[in-house]
Amino acid sequence: MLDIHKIRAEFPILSQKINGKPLVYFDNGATSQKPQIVIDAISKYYTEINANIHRGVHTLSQMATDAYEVSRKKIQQHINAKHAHEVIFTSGTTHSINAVANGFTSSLKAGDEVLVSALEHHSNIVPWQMLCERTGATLKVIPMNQDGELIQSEYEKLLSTNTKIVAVNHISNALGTINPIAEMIQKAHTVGAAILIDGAQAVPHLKPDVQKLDCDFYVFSGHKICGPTGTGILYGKEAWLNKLPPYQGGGEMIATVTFEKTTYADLPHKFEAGTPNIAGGIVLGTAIDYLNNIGFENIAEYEHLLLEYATQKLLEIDGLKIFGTAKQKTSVISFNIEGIHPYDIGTIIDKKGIAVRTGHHCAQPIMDFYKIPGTIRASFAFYNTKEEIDIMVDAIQKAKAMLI
Ligand code: 7TS
Repeated sequence: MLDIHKIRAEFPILSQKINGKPLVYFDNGATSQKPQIVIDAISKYYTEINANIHRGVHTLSQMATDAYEVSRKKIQQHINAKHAHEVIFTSGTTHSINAVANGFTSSLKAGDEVLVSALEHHSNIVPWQMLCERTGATLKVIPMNQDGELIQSEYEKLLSTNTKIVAVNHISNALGTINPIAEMIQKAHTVGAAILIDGAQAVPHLKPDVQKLDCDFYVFSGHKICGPTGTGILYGKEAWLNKLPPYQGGGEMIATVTFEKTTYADLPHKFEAGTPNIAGGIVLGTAIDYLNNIGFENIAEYEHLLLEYATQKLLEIDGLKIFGTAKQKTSVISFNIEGIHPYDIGTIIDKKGIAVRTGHHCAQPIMDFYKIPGTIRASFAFYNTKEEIDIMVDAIQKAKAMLI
Protein backbone atom coordinates (compact mmCIF):
# COMPACT_ATOMS: atom_id res chain seq x y z
CA MET A 1 0.00 0.00 0.00
CA LEU A 2 1.04 3.59 -0.55
CA ASP A 3 2.62 5.81 2.07
CA ILE A 4 0.15 8.64 1.45
CA HIS A 5 1.66 10.91 4.05
CA LYS A 6 5.06 10.73 2.34
CA ILE A 7 3.53 11.07 -1.13
CA ARG A 8 1.49 14.14 -0.17
CA ALA A 9 4.60 15.80 1.26
CA GLU A 10 6.18 15.50 -2.20
CA PHE A 11 3.49 17.76 -3.72
CA PRO A 12 4.03 21.29 -2.39
CA ILE A 13 0.72 22.60 -3.72
CA LEU A 14 -1.22 20.13 -1.56
CA SER A 15 -0.22 21.95 1.61
CA GLN A 16 -1.58 25.25 0.30
CA LYS A 17 -4.67 26.94 1.59
CA ILE A 18 -7.32 28.03 -0.86
CA ASN A 19 -9.92 30.50 0.37
CA GLY A 20 -8.44 30.03 3.83
CA LYS A 21 -9.00 26.26 3.83
CA PRO A 22 -6.62 23.36 3.10
CA LEU A 23 -6.79 22.56 -0.60
CA VAL A 24 -8.82 19.45 -1.49
CA TYR A 25 -7.85 18.86 -5.10
CA PHE A 26 -10.36 16.65 -6.90
CA ASP A 27 -9.86 18.01 -10.42
CA ASN A 28 -7.22 15.49 -11.43
CA GLY A 29 -9.10 14.63 -14.62
CA ALA A 30 -8.34 18.16 -15.82
CA THR A 31 -4.69 18.12 -14.77
CA SER A 32 -2.60 16.45 -12.11
CA GLN A 33 -0.51 18.24 -9.53
CA LYS A 34 3.29 18.10 -9.79
CA PRO A 35 5.74 16.60 -7.32
CA GLN A 36 8.80 18.58 -6.22
CA ILE A 37 11.09 16.31 -8.25
CA VAL A 38 9.30 17.44 -11.45
CA ILE A 39 9.33 21.11 -10.46
CA ASP A 40 13.06 20.84 -9.66
CA ALA A 41 13.81 19.08 -12.95
CA ILE A 42 12.32 22.02 -14.91
CA SER A 43 14.48 24.44 -12.99
CA LYS A 44 17.56 22.21 -13.42
CA TYR A 45 17.05 22.09 -17.19
CA TYR A 46 16.98 25.88 -17.52
CA THR A 47 19.78 26.32 -15.00
CA GLU A 48 22.18 23.78 -16.44
CA ILE A 49 21.47 22.53 -19.96
CA ASN A 50 19.17 24.91 -21.81
CA ALA A 51 20.05 24.87 -25.54
CA ASN A 52 18.24 24.04 -28.74
CA ILE A 53 18.27 20.40 -29.68
CA HIS A 54 19.38 18.51 -32.80
CA ARG A 55 21.14 21.64 -34.00
CA GLY A 56 24.60 22.83 -32.95
CA VAL A 57 27.73 20.77 -32.52
CA HIS A 58 28.29 22.55 -29.25
CA THR A 59 28.34 20.61 -25.99
CA LEU A 60 25.29 22.20 -24.40
CA SER A 61 23.14 21.45 -27.43
CA GLN A 62 24.41 17.88 -27.31
CA MET A 63 23.51 17.62 -23.63
CA ALA A 64 19.98 18.90 -24.26
CA THR A 65 19.56 16.56 -27.24
CA ASP A 66 20.80 13.58 -25.24
CA ALA A 67 18.42 14.34 -22.36
CA TYR A 68 15.51 14.72 -24.79
CA GLU A 69 16.29 11.41 -26.48
CA VAL A 70 16.77 9.64 -23.13
CA SER A 71 13.26 10.79 -22.24
CA ARG A 72 11.87 9.50 -25.54
CA LYS A 73 13.43 6.12 -24.76
CA LYS A 74 11.89 6.11 -21.27
CA ILE A 75 8.47 6.77 -22.76
CA GLN A 76 9.04 4.05 -25.35
CA GLN A 77 9.78 1.59 -22.56
CA HIS A 78 6.89 2.82 -20.47
CA ILE A 79 4.31 2.15 -23.17
CA ASN A 80 6.29 -0.80 -24.61
CA ALA A 81 6.59 0.64 -28.12
CA LYS A 82 8.77 -1.42 -30.44
CA HIS A 83 10.92 1.53 -31.52
CA ALA A 84 11.85 4.86 -29.92
CA HIS A 85 11.10 6.59 -33.24
CA GLU A 86 7.46 5.53 -32.91
CA VAL A 87 7.22 7.97 -29.99
CA ILE A 88 6.51 11.51 -31.22
CA PHE A 89 6.63 14.45 -28.83
CA THR A 90 3.61 16.76 -29.20
CA SER A 91 2.06 19.52 -27.14
CA GLY A 92 -0.68 17.22 -25.84
CA THR A 93 -3.48 14.83 -26.72
CA THR A 94 -5.26 17.45 -28.81
CA HIS A 95 -2.18 18.04 -30.94
CA SER A 96 -1.59 14.29 -31.30
CA ILE A 97 -5.14 13.59 -32.51
CA ASN A 98 -5.04 16.51 -34.95
CA ALA A 99 -1.75 15.25 -36.37
CA VAL A 100 -3.28 11.84 -37.11
CA ALA A 101 -6.60 13.20 -38.39
CA ASN A 102 -4.77 15.53 -40.75
CA GLY A 103 -2.57 12.71 -41.90
CA PHE A 104 -5.61 10.83 -43.18
CA THR A 105 -6.79 13.69 -45.41
CA SER A 106 -5.35 12.44 -48.68
CA SER A 107 -6.37 8.82 -48.14
CA LEU A 108 -10.09 9.38 -47.42
CA LYS A 109 -12.90 9.96 -49.90
CA ALA A 110 -16.69 10.10 -50.02
CA GLY A 111 -18.13 6.76 -48.96
CA ASP A 112 -15.39 6.13 -46.40
CA GLU A 113 -16.35 6.15 -42.74
CA VAL A 114 -14.73 7.36 -39.54
CA LEU A 115 -16.02 5.90 -36.27
CA VAL A 116 -15.90 7.71 -32.95
CA SER A 117 -17.81 6.86 -29.80
CA ALA A 118 -20.57 8.57 -27.84
CA LEU A 119 -18.14 8.83 -24.92
CA GLU A 120 -15.51 11.05 -26.53
CA HIS A 121 -13.96 14.29 -25.36
CA HIS A 122 -14.40 17.05 -27.97
CA SER A 123 -10.71 16.59 -28.82
CA ASN A 124 -11.53 13.18 -30.20
CA ILE A 125 -14.63 14.35 -32.09
CA VAL A 126 -13.89 17.70 -33.71
CA PRO A 127 -10.64 16.80 -35.57
CA TRP A 128 -12.47 13.82 -37.12
CA GLN A 129 -15.46 15.98 -38.07
CA MET A 130 -13.04 18.39 -39.73
CA LEU A 131 -11.41 15.48 -41.55
CA CYS A 132 -14.83 14.33 -42.81
CA GLU A 133 -15.64 17.87 -43.98
CA ARG A 134 -12.37 18.03 -45.92
CA THR A 135 -12.74 14.63 -47.54
CA GLY A 136 -16.48 13.89 -47.84
CA ALA A 137 -16.14 10.87 -45.54
CA THR A 138 -18.93 10.17 -43.02
CA LEU A 139 -18.61 10.31 -39.25
CA LYS A 140 -20.45 7.54 -37.41
CA VAL A 141 -20.92 7.15 -33.67
CA ILE A 142 -20.71 4.04 -31.51
CA PRO A 143 -23.63 4.45 -29.07
CA MET A 144 -23.58 4.05 -25.29
CA ASN A 145 -26.05 2.66 -22.75
CA GLN A 146 -27.45 4.33 -19.60
CA ASP A 147 -24.51 3.09 -17.53
CA GLY A 148 -22.11 4.89 -19.83
CA GLU A 149 -20.75 1.78 -21.53
CA LEU A 150 -20.25 1.49 -25.27
CA ILE A 151 -22.65 -0.98 -26.86
CA GLN A 152 -20.30 -3.50 -28.39
CA SER A 153 -22.92 -5.20 -30.58
CA GLU A 154 -23.67 -1.80 -32.17
CA TYR A 155 -19.95 -1.22 -32.71
CA GLU A 156 -19.74 -4.53 -34.56
CA LYS A 157 -22.70 -3.54 -36.74
CA LEU A 158 -21.09 -0.20 -37.61
CA LEU A 159 -17.80 -1.75 -38.68
CA SER A 160 -17.47 -2.48 -42.38
CA THR A 161 -14.89 -2.31 -45.12
CA ASN A 162 -15.91 1.37 -45.47
CA THR A 163 -14.52 2.04 -41.98
CA LYS A 164 -11.09 3.59 -42.42
CA ILE A 165 -10.35 4.68 -38.89
CA VAL A 166 -11.85 4.21 -35.43
CA ALA A 167 -11.06 6.76 -32.70
CA VAL A 168 -12.07 5.87 -29.17
CA ASN A 169 -10.92 6.71 -25.68
CA HIS A 170 -9.39 4.21 -23.30
CA ILE A 171 -11.14 5.87 -20.35
CA SER A 172 -13.93 8.46 -20.50
CA ASN A 173 -13.03 11.78 -18.88
CA ALA A 174 -16.63 12.64 -18.05
CA LEU A 175 -17.82 9.29 -16.64
CA GLY A 176 -14.70 7.26 -15.85
CA THR A 177 -15.79 4.27 -17.97
CA ILE A 178 -12.89 1.99 -18.92
CA ASN A 179 -13.56 0.82 -22.46
CA PRO A 180 -12.69 -2.73 -23.59
CA ILE A 181 -10.13 -1.40 -26.02
CA ALA A 182 -8.21 -4.64 -26.57
CA GLU A 183 -11.33 -6.21 -28.11
CA MET A 184 -12.26 -3.00 -29.92
CA ILE A 185 -8.81 -2.84 -31.52
CA GLN A 186 -9.05 -6.43 -32.65
CA LYS A 187 -12.52 -5.85 -34.13
CA ALA A 188 -11.37 -2.74 -36.03
CA HIS A 189 -8.56 -4.76 -37.56
CA THR A 190 -10.93 -7.46 -38.80
CA VAL A 191 -12.32 -4.93 -41.33
CA GLY A 192 -8.89 -3.45 -42.07
CA ALA A 193 -9.55 -0.17 -40.22
CA ALA A 194 -6.87 1.70 -38.31
CA ILE A 195 -7.62 2.55 -34.67
CA LEU A 196 -6.49 5.44 -32.50
CA ILE A 197 -6.80 5.19 -28.74
CA ASP A 198 -7.13 8.43 -26.78
CA GLY A 199 -5.31 7.50 -23.62
CA ALA A 200 -5.46 10.94 -21.97
CA GLN A 201 -7.48 9.68 -18.99
CA ALA A 202 -5.96 6.21 -18.89
CA VAL A 203 -2.25 6.94 -18.45
CA PRO A 204 -2.69 8.48 -14.98
CA HIS A 205 -4.13 5.16 -13.79
CA LEU A 206 -2.45 2.40 -15.77
CA LYS A 207 0.52 1.54 -17.95
CA PRO A 208 -0.59 0.84 -21.53
CA ASP A 209 1.24 -1.82 -23.55
CA VAL A 210 0.85 -0.64 -27.13
CA GLN A 211 2.35 -3.78 -28.65
CA LYS A 212 0.10 -6.09 -26.66
CA LEU A 213 -2.91 -3.91 -27.44
CA ASP A 214 -1.85 -3.80 -31.10
CA CYS A 215 -3.35 -0.29 -31.51
CA ASP A 216 -2.21 1.76 -34.50
CA PHE A 217 -2.03 5.01 -32.54
CA TYR A 218 -2.08 5.75 -28.80
CA VAL A 219 -2.09 9.37 -27.63
CA PHE A 220 -1.89 11.14 -24.29
CA SER A 221 -0.95 14.36 -22.47
CA GLY A 222 1.98 14.80 -20.10
CA HIS A 223 0.21 17.21 -17.76
CA LYS A 224 -2.24 14.58 -16.52
CA ILE A 225 0.62 12.32 -15.34
CA CYS A 226 2.49 14.76 -13.11
CA GLY A 227 4.40 16.22 -16.09
CA PRO A 228 4.44 19.77 -17.43
CA THR A 229 1.64 21.31 -19.50
CA GLY A 230 2.33 21.61 -23.22
CA THR A 231 3.69 18.06 -23.44
CA GLY A 232 2.13 15.03 -25.04
CA ILE A 233 2.81 11.87 -26.95
CA LEU A 234 1.69 10.48 -30.25
CA TYR A 235 2.60 6.83 -30.46
CA GLY A 236 2.07 5.34 -33.92
CA LYS A 237 3.14 2.07 -35.45
CA GLU A 238 6.18 2.68 -37.63
CA ALA A 239 4.37 1.65 -40.83
CA TRP A 240 1.53 4.11 -40.18
CA LEU A 241 3.81 6.99 -39.26
CA ASN A 242 5.85 6.38 -42.39
CA LYS A 243 2.68 6.35 -44.46
CA LEU A 244 1.04 9.49 -43.04
CA PRO A 245 2.23 12.86 -44.33
CA PRO A 246 3.57 15.27 -41.70
CA TYR A 247 1.12 17.54 -39.89
CA GLN A 248 3.28 20.67 -39.82
CA GLY A 249 6.13 21.85 -41.99
CA GLY A 250 9.17 23.70 -40.73
CA GLY A 251 12.64 23.31 -39.34
CA GLU A 252 13.94 19.96 -38.11
CA MET A 253 11.34 17.88 -40.00
CA ILE A 254 13.12 17.94 -43.37
CA ALA A 255 15.86 15.97 -45.10
CA THR A 256 16.43 18.48 -47.93
CA VAL A 257 14.72 21.73 -48.96
CA THR A 258 14.81 23.48 -52.30
CA PHE A 259 12.19 25.83 -53.70
CA GLU A 260 11.15 23.05 -56.04
CA LYS A 261 10.82 20.22 -53.54
CA THR A 262 11.25 19.25 -49.91
CA THR A 263 11.95 15.77 -48.66
CA TYR A 264 11.09 14.83 -45.11
CA ALA A 265 13.28 13.62 -42.30
CA ASP A 266 12.98 10.12 -40.92
CA LEU A 267 10.84 9.32 -37.90
CA PRO A 268 10.37 10.74 -35.35
CA HIS A 269 11.59 14.10 -36.70
CA LYS A 270 9.12 14.14 -39.61
CA PHE A 271 6.37 14.90 -37.05
CA GLU A 272 8.38 17.27 -34.87
CA ALA A 273 8.61 20.55 -36.79
CA GLY A 274 10.09 23.56 -35.01
CA THR A 275 11.63 23.97 -31.59
CA PRO A 276 9.67 21.72 -29.25
CA ASN A 277 8.96 22.05 -25.55
CA ILE A 278 12.42 20.71 -24.74
CA ALA A 279 12.25 21.15 -20.98
CA GLY A 280 8.76 19.67 -20.99
CA GLY A 281 9.76 16.61 -22.99
CA ILE A 282 12.73 15.91 -20.75
CA VAL A 283 10.75 16.41 -17.56
CA LEU A 284 7.92 14.20 -18.79
CA GLY A 285 10.50 11.41 -18.46
CA THR A 286 11.12 12.48 -14.85
CA ALA A 287 7.37 12.38 -14.15
CA ILE A 288 7.05 8.89 -15.63
CA ASP A 289 9.97 7.67 -13.52
CA TYR A 290 8.28 9.15 -10.46
CA LEU A 291 5.01 7.30 -11.15
CA ASN A 292 6.76 4.04 -11.95
CA ASN A 293 8.60 4.26 -8.64
CA ILE A 294 5.25 4.42 -6.87
CA GLY A 295 4.00 1.64 -9.15
CA PHE A 296 0.87 1.62 -11.31
CA GLU A 297 -0.54 -1.45 -9.57
CA ASN A 298 -0.33 0.35 -6.23
CA ILE A 299 -1.87 3.45 -7.76
CA ALA A 300 -4.78 1.54 -9.32
CA GLU A 301 -5.49 -0.41 -6.15
CA TYR A 302 -5.50 2.68 -3.94
CA GLU A 303 -7.56 4.77 -6.36
CA HIS A 304 -10.10 1.97 -6.56
CA LEU A 305 -10.54 2.16 -2.79
CA LEU A 306 -11.08 5.91 -3.08
CA LEU A 307 -13.63 5.36 -5.85
CA GLU A 308 -15.59 2.81 -3.80
CA TYR A 309 -15.50 4.92 -0.66
CA ALA A 310 -16.55 8.13 -2.42
CA THR A 311 -19.32 6.36 -4.36
CA GLN A 312 -20.77 4.95 -1.18
CA LYS A 313 -20.52 8.26 0.73
CA LEU A 314 -21.96 10.36 -2.08
CA LEU A 315 -24.92 8.00 -2.55
CA GLU A 316 -25.85 8.62 1.09
CA ILE A 317 -26.81 12.17 0.02
CA ASP A 318 -30.54 12.33 -0.76
CA GLY A 319 -31.31 13.25 -4.36
CA LEU A 320 -27.75 12.64 -5.56
CA LYS A 321 -27.45 10.77 -8.83
CA ILE A 322 -24.23 9.38 -10.29
CA PHE A 323 -23.81 9.47 -14.07
CA GLY A 324 -21.51 6.72 -15.27
CA THR A 325 -22.11 3.41 -13.54
CA ALA A 326 -20.08 1.18 -15.83
CA LYS A 327 -18.83 -2.11 -14.42
CA GLN A 328 -15.28 -1.11 -15.34
CA LYS A 329 -14.60 2.36 -13.94
CA THR A 330 -11.70 4.45 -12.83
CA SER A 331 -11.60 7.00 -10.00
CA VAL A 332 -13.91 9.58 -11.58
CA ILE A 333 -17.40 10.32 -10.26
CA SER A 334 -19.82 12.56 -12.15
CA PHE A 335 -22.96 13.45 -10.28
CA ASN A 336 -25.83 15.88 -9.81
CA ILE A 337 -28.20 16.70 -7.02
CA GLU A 338 -31.85 16.94 -7.92
CA GLY A 339 -33.05 20.50 -8.31
CA ILE A 340 -29.57 22.09 -8.06
CA HIS A 341 -27.39 23.35 -10.90
CA PRO A 342 -23.91 21.71 -10.77
CA TYR A 343 -22.26 25.13 -11.04
CA ASP A 344 -23.88 26.27 -7.76
CA ILE A 345 -22.48 23.33 -5.80
CA GLY A 346 -19.04 23.78 -7.42
CA THR A 347 -18.97 27.47 -6.51
CA ILE A 348 -20.03 26.96 -2.91
CA ILE A 349 -17.61 24.14 -2.17
CA ASP A 350 -14.77 26.08 -3.81
CA LYS A 351 -15.17 28.57 -0.97
CA LYS A 352 -14.13 25.68 1.28
CA GLY A 353 -11.00 24.98 -0.72
CA ILE A 354 -12.47 22.04 -2.66
CA ALA A 355 -11.64 21.89 -6.37
CA VAL A 356 -14.03 19.89 -8.55
CA ARG A 357 -14.96 20.47 -12.17
CA THR A 358 -18.50 21.41 -13.12
CA GLY A 359 -20.06 21.63 -16.57
CA HIS A 360 -20.02 19.45 -19.65
CA HIS A 361 -16.35 18.43 -19.31
CA CYS A 362 -15.77 18.96 -23.05
CA ALA A 363 -18.11 16.05 -23.69
CA GLN A 364 -21.37 17.75 -24.65
CA PRO A 365 -22.81 14.70 -26.46
CA ILE A 366 -22.69 12.76 -23.17
CA MET A 367 -24.65 15.52 -21.42
CA ASP A 368 -27.16 15.54 -24.30
CA PHE A 369 -27.53 11.79 -23.95
CA TYR A 370 -28.51 12.16 -20.27
CA LYS A 371 -30.46 15.38 -21.04
CA ILE A 372 -28.57 17.37 -18.42
CA PRO A 373 -26.63 20.65 -18.70
CA GLY A 374 -23.60 19.21 -16.97
CA THR A 375 -22.38 17.43 -13.87
CA ILE A 376 -20.14 17.93 -10.87
CA ARG A 377 -17.05 15.80 -11.44
CA ALA A 378 -14.74 14.66 -8.67
CA SER A 379 -11.69 12.90 -10.07
CA PHE A 380 -9.25 11.33 -7.64
CA ALA A 381 -5.51 10.73 -7.80
CA PHE A 382 -3.18 8.56 -5.75
CA TYR A 383 -2.35 11.52 -3.48
CA ASN A 384 -5.97 12.03 -2.39
CA THR A 385 -7.38 10.61 0.84
CA LYS A 386 -10.61 9.32 2.36
CA GLU A 387 -10.49 12.27 4.78
CA GLU A 388 -10.64 14.64 1.83
CA ILE A 389 -13.66 12.75 0.49
CA ASP A 390 -15.36 13.22 3.88
CA ILE A 391 -14.63 16.96 3.68
CA MET A 392 -16.21 17.13 0.21
CA VAL A 393 -19.28 15.11 1.18
CA ASP A 394 -19.84 17.29 4.24
CA ALA A 395 -19.43 20.47 2.14
CA ILE A 396 -21.93 19.17 -0.42
CA GLN A 397 -24.47 18.37 2.31
CA LYS A 398 -24.14 21.92 3.65
CA ALA A 399 -24.32 23.47 0.16
CA LYS A 400 -27.44 21.44 -0.53
CA ALA A 401 -29.08 22.68 2.65
CA MET A 402 -28.33 26.26 1.60
CA LEU A 403 -29.67 25.83 -1.93
CA ILE A 404 -32.87 23.87 -1.36
N1 7TS B 1 -9.08 13.36 -24.45
C1 7TS B 1 -9.53 13.11 -23.21
C2 7TS B 1 -10.17 11.78 -22.90
C3 7TS B 1 -9.37 14.10 -22.23
O1 7TS B 1 -9.81 13.85 -21.00
C4 7TS B 1 -8.75 15.33 -22.56
C5 7TS B 1 -8.65 16.44 -21.55
C6 7TS B 1 -8.29 15.51 -23.86
C7 7TS B 1 -8.49 14.50 -24.79
C8 7TS B 1 -7.57 16.74 -24.28
O2 7TS B 1 -6.33 16.79 -23.64
P1 7TS B 1 -5.39 18.08 -23.78
O3 7TS B 1 -4.30 17.82 -22.80
O4 7TS B 1 -4.91 18.12 -25.18
O5 7TS B 1 -6.25 19.25 -23.43
N2 7TS B 1 -9.60 16.40 -20.53
C9 7TS B 1 -9.88 17.37 -19.65
C10 7TS B 1 -10.85 17.22 -18.65
O6 7TS B 1 -11.52 16.21 -18.47
N3 7TS B 1 -10.93 18.36 -17.95
O7 7TS B 1 -10.03 19.22 -18.46
C11 7TS B 1 -9.38 18.62 -19.52
